[in-house]
Amino acid sequence: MGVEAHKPLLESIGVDVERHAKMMGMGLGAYQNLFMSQENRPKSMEYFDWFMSEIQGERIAEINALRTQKKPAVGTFCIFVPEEIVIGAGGACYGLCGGSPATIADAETELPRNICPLIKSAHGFKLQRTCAYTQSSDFIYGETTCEAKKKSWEILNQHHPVHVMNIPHMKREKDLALWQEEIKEFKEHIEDVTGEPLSLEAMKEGVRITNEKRAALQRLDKLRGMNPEIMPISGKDALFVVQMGFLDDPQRYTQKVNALCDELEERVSQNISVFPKKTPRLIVLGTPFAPPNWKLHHAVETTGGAIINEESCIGHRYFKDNVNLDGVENEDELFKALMDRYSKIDCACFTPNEGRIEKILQMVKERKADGVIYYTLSFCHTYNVESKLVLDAMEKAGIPALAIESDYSPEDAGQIKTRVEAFMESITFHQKAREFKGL
Ligand code: BJ8
Repeated sequence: MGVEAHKPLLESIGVDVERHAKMMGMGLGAYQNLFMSQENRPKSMEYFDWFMSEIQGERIAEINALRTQKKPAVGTFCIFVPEEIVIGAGGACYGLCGGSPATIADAETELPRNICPLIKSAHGFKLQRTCAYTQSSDFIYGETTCEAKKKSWEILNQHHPVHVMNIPHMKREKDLALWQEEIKEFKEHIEDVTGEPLSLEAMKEGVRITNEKRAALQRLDKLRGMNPEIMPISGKDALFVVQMGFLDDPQRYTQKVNALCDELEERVSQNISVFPKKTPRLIVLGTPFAPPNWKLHHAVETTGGAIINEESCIGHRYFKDNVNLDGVENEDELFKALMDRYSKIDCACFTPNEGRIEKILQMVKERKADGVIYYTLSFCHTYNVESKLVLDAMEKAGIPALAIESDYSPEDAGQIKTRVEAFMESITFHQKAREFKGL
């Protein structure tokens, strides 16, 4: 149907339809160029191609149909938001637009230039009214993870309701107790939207639905990256599938990801790989890739490499842990189970951020990766500073690593490609040296 068919709805929620149509045209054009041109794609990607064509159409209609039933619609910019509670209330919890350079100039009329592009892009989408997800949300759930986000909520709140969750920056017992309280408060905020109490059983159902979604993504992650001989899907397609998990209806999405995994299993059994043997296999570490930020994946996979995992919030950090419902019999136990799961997230906003480096070393080993790329969005101080510790650990372990800092502008695409090319050459040299030594 496309966006055109939903024009009256988009107008009714305050979208600047003309500007939005231009932006969607650019986004769909980029998707066609970068994704549809790949060879030997799994057939099950057809669903995700369709979803892209309806990303600001059919899905927006679904979310607004929920709202007419007084179900909550919550927009987020962080994986700390306990989406299980919104889903348990029958609503939709989704990531908001924040990956495009096209809104940044508008954002810079209100925000400083030298903050990360994700925050500026998201803010600009609201000022332009070109993200139908933002326009559909009852409120945006912000968090106190980094300085720039924390302060920008106060300005965004002048344009759209923002509810801020106080995420501690340490994980001591007293910090975790505060965290659990914040989850409880979030539930109460959802009840304010619906005007109804939210039962324990409904929240547990929200957890089960979300656990199944994460389990499907864990399955995709293994199929994509665990077999060094056969890579049945490109990193670019796998990234896109994960990105859409932040927007789609969770149950339908889980079913589609599992159908894709069935096909990938079949491909593995038939030795169908989208990359030739000995293609350098890389893990990307660092900040999230909000769509349409596909620049790095495109550069790597058109330069003879393959990305087999994103150690990122739009990636492994999002789906690696499930919520354990064993023995949960009352609300407090449920909030604790949620806090236990969410506090395992190893975002660089924590100090110390124990466990992240060991996890990365383990991921490289398990997946037999040939190297890592540490990717930081410009002006993201937490990930940028933490890169020193991660890169030192990679050097010590003899893992080839490349650090890239970038924003959303297309201007550095050529420079990134050149650096990736040189990195790939050094990895090939490294591979040959290992073969020579019989390792
Ligand atoms: S849990 S990584 S999604 S905070 S890139 S806005 S940190 S300056 S996105 Fe993040 Fe949650 Fe952490 Fe993940 Fe700030 Fe850095 Fe920008 Fe960032």
